[in-house]
Amino acid sequence: MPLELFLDLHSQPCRSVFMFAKKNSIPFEFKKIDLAAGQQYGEEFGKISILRKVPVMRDGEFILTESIAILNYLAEKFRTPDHWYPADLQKRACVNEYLAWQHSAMRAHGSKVFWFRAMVPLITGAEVPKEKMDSAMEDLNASLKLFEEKFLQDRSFIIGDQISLADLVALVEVMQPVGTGVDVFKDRPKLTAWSDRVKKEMGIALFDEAHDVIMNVHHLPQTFQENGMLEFLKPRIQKMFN
Ligand SMILES: N[C@@H](CCC(=O)N[C@@H](CS)C(=O)NCC(=O)O)C(=O)O
Repeated sequence: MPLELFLDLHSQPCRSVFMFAKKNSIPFEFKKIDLAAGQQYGEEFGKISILRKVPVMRDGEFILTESIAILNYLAEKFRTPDHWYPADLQKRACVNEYLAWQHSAMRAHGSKVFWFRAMVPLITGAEVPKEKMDSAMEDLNASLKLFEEKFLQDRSFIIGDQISLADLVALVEVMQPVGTGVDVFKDRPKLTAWSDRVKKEMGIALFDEAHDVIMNVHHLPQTFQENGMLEFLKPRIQKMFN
């Protein structure tokens, strides 16, 4: 049985797993879980993961959640080129350092801006209050600044001259607010040049394939409406504001 990846490419961690597998010619079956249709809450998906989040990997009887764990598993199992997740102790530690930091910084802040700009108005019918939006943008800008100053510095990629899992995970998160029209690259030549390098390494066609849906989020309202997801998501939005 081929390895299965349960994915929705609206999701940043799904995009990193998808691109990593494709780039490294890892054979897999793409199992689409449509988040906007609420398929993560269905009975079938519940049997695979009670976390009810994507990505999920199934390799035979073995089920793994959490994108970082999945990326590490794929890198080890398929012995992908060393630069992705280097054997060198300190280089690997630097990849891990970024992967640990990003959850509560780049990912949290980019996702919040995405929700505030694309999802909240759709679900509540109202724009996010300006001070909340400004505060979310401030957090995102602070993360982008730290990314450039601490994690990138004057290197081509996070750990030096070659791309690693850290760069891939970073760029998919950076792209989430971009999908809502925020130009995070404006006045950030270092970030822009790094992003171009990562895209080139991944292959522009693969990068565009993975990002097609997030660059066209305007299709989401209809999917949410058709699947009765708008009412369902309202309490979640309330929580976000409390
Ligand atoms: N830490 C997890 C995050 C997974 C996650 O939050 N997935 C989101 C999409 S980006 C999801 O499935 N959300 C569905 C939901 O919360 O209903 C990872 O890196 O895999």
